[in-house]
Amino acid sequence: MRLISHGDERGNLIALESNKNVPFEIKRVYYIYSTKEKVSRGFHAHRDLKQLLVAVSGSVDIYCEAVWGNKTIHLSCPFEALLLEGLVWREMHNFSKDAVLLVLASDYYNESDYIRSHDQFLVELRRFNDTPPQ
Ligand code: T46
Repeated sequence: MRLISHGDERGNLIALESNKNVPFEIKRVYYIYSTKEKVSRGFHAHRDLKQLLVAVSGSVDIYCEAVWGNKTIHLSCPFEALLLEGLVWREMHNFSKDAVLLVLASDYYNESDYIRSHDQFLVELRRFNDTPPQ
């Protein structure tokens, strides 16, 4: 989804607000940076967590797998966000050297919300229905 940027002669500013342009209450913010060359991250799904991902610097490919199939989204602009909700297997690949991936999350960190086995993900996916990421 495209975020509205407030730009003027000084540059740009994007505001992210709970239940406004972010479709959930934001309880946690984290960012991934200085990812080493050729390193991929993720390889899990979440049971309940909703997240909004923005490459505020650089670029990264997000591979998503869900009931609707699979898709790779290239994030490379601070005004493009990827909403991940529902049961979505995600992998992050091809981080650029300068990539900073900002993530807004709907809940606190909770390891029991993670599905880290792809086989278990496929089992849970069979019981699940969802829409593609925007
Ligand atoms: C996701 C993708 C996009 C914390 O202590 N608190 C946190 O909020 C998070 C996210 C992680 N951690 C600890 C847990 C691990 O010891 O930080 C370490 C790295 O976490 P993880 O290996 O899960 O990181 P990624 O990059 O594989 O996945 C992360 C998120 O965990 C995940 O929710 O969707 O980014």
